[in-house]
Amino acid sequence: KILVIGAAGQLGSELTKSLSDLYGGEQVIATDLNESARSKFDYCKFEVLDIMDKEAARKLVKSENVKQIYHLAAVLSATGEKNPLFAWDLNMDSLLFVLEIAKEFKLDKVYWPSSIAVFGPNTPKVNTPQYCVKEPNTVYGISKQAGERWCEYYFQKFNVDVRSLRYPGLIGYKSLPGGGTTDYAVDIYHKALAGEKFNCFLREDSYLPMMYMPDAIKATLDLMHAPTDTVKIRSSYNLSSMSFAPKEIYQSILKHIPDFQIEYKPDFRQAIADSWPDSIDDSHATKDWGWQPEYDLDKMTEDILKNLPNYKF
Ligand code: VAH
Repeated sequence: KILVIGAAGQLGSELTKSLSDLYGGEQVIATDLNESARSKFDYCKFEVLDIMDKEAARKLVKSENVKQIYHLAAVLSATGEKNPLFAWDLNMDSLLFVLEIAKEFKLDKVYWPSSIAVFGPNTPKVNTPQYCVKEPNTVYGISKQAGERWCEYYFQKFNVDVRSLRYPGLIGYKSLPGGGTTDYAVDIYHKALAGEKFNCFLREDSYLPMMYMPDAIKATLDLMHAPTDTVKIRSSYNLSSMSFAPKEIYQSILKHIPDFQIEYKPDFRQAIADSWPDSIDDSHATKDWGWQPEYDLDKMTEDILKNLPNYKF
């Protein structure tokens, strides 16, 4: 069985569906903190699980004969800055626990997402390489950097087959914007379709690496299905598909909604965005397991504006 921790999140809600489509709903156990998430998972099993409740998680792994864990629960960058110690505790303690469980129960595979947030202000900003200076200055980024070190440690020391991707900002229409610095690029579509002016919390020229959710799902499954010996990087792979600034996503929407208005009001999240790269070199992912993105900005905008109006949250 496959256990998905944090299944009701932005990535989790789409990845859980893809895993169920691939392996059958009866093979997938979606878990989340809130009972209210149950209604989202009528296609697989659902259990309420607070990943900080280690005994409950152990019991679930044992009773359901779990063989793979996708650990997607985390506090994102903007929310993390409001609650640093809680964010560190949740992000780190839960990962260490999942790695220990994987070692103890000899799980087949573990997936854990990292992020471009591991890069900091003195990281090369253009075509950021796989190996470079990483001095993240957000709690979220610090926890992702430390988490990558632990993943590589458990692979090398205990042969835990844990795999990871440094996601860019992920954009999907199936979840509302969360506590992410890149979530302006989710919210902008909702506002455009609602005929409302969009207040963008980043500067118009704030370039960030971004990815449409279908590409993120494809990369995750490509990595998880790759033969073990082709997965050469056991910290976390750089991953990219496109980079854009708010003014470009605005222009992309204008092609479909010509009277859409925007104004730029940078807030505390601008400093977070400024500490991250503009673009990412993901040549190792391409070389090791054949990564190729499918969506560019205009193709994403068309798909979102077509699907969002009839998506039931
Ligand atoms: C965030 N969406 O903004 C996440 C992601 C690279 C950004 O890690 O925190």
